[in-house]
Amino acid sequence: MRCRELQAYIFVGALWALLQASSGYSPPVIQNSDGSLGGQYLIKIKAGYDIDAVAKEIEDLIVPDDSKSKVHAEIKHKIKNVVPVIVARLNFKAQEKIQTVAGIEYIEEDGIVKEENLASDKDTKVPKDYGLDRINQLDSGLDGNVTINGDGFGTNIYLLDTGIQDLHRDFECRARHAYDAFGGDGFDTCTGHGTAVAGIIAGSRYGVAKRATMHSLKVIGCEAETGSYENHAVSYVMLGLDWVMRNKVSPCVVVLALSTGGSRVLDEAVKTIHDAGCVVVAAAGRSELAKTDEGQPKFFPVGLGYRAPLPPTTPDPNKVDLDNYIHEACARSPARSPYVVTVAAIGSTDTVPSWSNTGLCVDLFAPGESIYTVNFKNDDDFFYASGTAMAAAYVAGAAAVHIANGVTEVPDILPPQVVNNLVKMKILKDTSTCMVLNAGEGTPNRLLYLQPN
Ligand SMILES: [Ca+2]
Repeated sequence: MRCRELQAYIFVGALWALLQASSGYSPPVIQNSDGSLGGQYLIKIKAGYDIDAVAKEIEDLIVPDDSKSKVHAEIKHKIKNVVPVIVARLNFKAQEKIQTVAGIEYIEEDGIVKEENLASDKDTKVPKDYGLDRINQLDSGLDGNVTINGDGFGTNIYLLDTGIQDLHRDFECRARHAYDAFGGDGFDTCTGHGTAVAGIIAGSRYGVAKRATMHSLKVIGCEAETGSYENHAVSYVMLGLDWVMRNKVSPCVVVLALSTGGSRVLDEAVKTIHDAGCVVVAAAGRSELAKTDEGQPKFFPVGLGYRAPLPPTTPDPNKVDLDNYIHEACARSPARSPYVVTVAAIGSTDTVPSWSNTGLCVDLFAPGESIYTVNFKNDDDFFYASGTAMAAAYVAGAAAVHIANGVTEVPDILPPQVVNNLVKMKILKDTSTCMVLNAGEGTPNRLLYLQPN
């Protein structure tokens, strides 16, 4: 009998332990296929919890006088408006311990963010303004007309990038430094990526929306200065998007000519911006993921994020056969979000370059290869740039043109996200179809079109 009682106790005890374990929520740790800033995390706070209280609980885990605990946690930022997120440095012990803190929905590695290309060769076969020439006609074959019916006047464009060389003459004082995530003066000092993108969106010479206002948010730093990607992180983009939520002036277009390897927190942030009434335009990204022999991507899903087992590599088109890479926009954030307009690139012959991502997550194509645009190095200099960033820039300019032309002038009764969907619908409805020669399986074959003057 005693033995039976003991067995019963053991059984009840085991059951209790099991119940305890199953009722405790353990927030998943989400990884990024582009790799991450080692030891830095974005901690998403559950709805209904106070971010300051959760941050305090995390800080309380550290016992200053107890070196044996070996728990190191340092809170870097509290992001409150776009998505409630704590940016923190955590060692492994701290990561284990915060599993017990209530109010954490998930923990995401602070992933690496990349500009979507820049360096480019000159295309001698076509005129410098071939991009504008192509988008104002439905058929292929350039006709020399580069006019656009509309100029984006009164529209606010928020560009989260490497900064803008605002003093360049081409911007006619319509580009302003709004925010610098690194605490600097917001200048584009390193690659000129942001300036090149801005020149296509709203430059007076080769730009689409020639009278729109641009607000520059510097969220990507200079890799060459640090020798690492530490200033290329999702957390800086999140800080920029948080600034947009607090300061945006409608009507607004938000441009993310950058991408990272699958970020749940970034996807949630662009949805918030979309729901608040800004049109969000994103680059489809370039191929980053190597294929297995079976043709499958060499990454596997973890939670809702992705993880690459190998260190991320950017294929050099001169050395690598790009057919061995996955060209999948759905593996990139924010490109994979349904709340953004995702843009892939074509070259001057309506052909998709080997580096451009395609796939179901692409909304449309726009010119993106060998685009002549503003050079940050000089006040009146231009140069060639390539990338899905450049393609996204044309579409961002188009969004501003449609807004200024009155697409969103509808009764006030409609909620902001519905009004801004009208812009996306207009962009997609007006495209020329079946013009892209190698759009790729499953990719909508739509090419940006704006009416000429
Ligand atoms: Ca034309």
